[in-house]
Amino acid sequence: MQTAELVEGVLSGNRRLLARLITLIENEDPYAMEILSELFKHTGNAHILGVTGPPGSGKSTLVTRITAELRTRNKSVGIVCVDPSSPFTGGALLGDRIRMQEHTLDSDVFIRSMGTRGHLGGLSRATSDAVRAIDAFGKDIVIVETVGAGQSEVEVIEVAQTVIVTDVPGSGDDIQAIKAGIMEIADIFVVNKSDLAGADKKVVEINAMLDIDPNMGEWRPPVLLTNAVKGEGITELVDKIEEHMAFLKDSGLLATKGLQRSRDELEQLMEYKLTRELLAKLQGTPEYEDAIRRIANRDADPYTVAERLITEFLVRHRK
Ligand SMILES: Nc1nc2c(ncn2[C@@H]2O[C@H](COP(=O)(O)OP(=O)(O)OP(=O)(O)O)[C@@H](O)[C@H]2O)c(=O)[nH]1
Ligand SMILES: [Mg+2]
Repeated sequence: MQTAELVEGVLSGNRRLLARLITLIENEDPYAMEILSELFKHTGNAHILGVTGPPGSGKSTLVTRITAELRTRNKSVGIVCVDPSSPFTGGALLGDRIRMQEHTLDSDVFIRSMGTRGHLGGLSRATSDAVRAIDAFGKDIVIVETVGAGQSEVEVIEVAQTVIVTDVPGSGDDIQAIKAGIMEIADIFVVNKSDLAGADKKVVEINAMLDIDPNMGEWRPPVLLTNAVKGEGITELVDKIEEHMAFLKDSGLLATKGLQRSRDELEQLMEYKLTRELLAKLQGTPEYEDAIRRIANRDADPYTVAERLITEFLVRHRK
């Protein structure tokens, strides 16, 4: 397929071609980059929403409800479910497909799951590219759901402009369930399963923690109660999501964050490309293999060798 055909297809709302592009992205196909570079000027319009939290806290149920509410507000929605523990890719994960099936027939909702293929850095890269593809496709809101367990998931969710962190009542008397790293990235807290005992207590605990947060900025994350199964608290949640976006725009934070993200992305891409080219030139050459043996034998040290190889590479490429 020609690049132009895929680019045009995605821009004109062809779901099959969008799905194909995301598969190319997942497979780290160099062709994907060519298409994304064409699509780039058509991106930056979607509001990107991240939903993260402990396993089973009701994220997918909540995303389904948020989507329904957004649809009543005439917003089109894209959903990316990222499961770092699953090697399964392509289409929706079975559980998510069932939970979100009410939306699968709605042409204004696009759902896609992504699992780990290769390394975790690759997953956050792939997620952000998939989100970008859906943005170019024209969805107003792109929701990224990922389980909140560690640093790798924090990286995945960094693509989002508004981050919802979910928790449930009774997940420990202290705040252990929400990991420190996850706390810091929350723009909105949701205590889901408000039908279970201890929901109010959980809200009080999170608020108490926010009271003593030394890094609190202009936006104090609200702590909301929801029952995702019954759909309670969803209108208020979507109101807060919209309020947060307005805050980002009005405060100038959206622009500042955009600049920082562009810097990070450019530097990551350069690092990736440079490393790949450098290694492609070196790996397998007798000098390189010899240098590695010498390091292993303590005849050379890796600091000096790395410095020398990089300098030689740069000098060779100086025009
Ligand atoms: N009682 C109660 N159960 C809920 C609520 N929301 C979700 N659940 C149930 O909790 C279970 C897990 O819901 P999911 O939406 O799959 O949770 P998740 O966080 O997406 O799970 P993972 O993606 O596997 O981490 C399901 O059985 C839901 O029906 C709620 O508000 N109250
Ligand atoms: Mg889920």
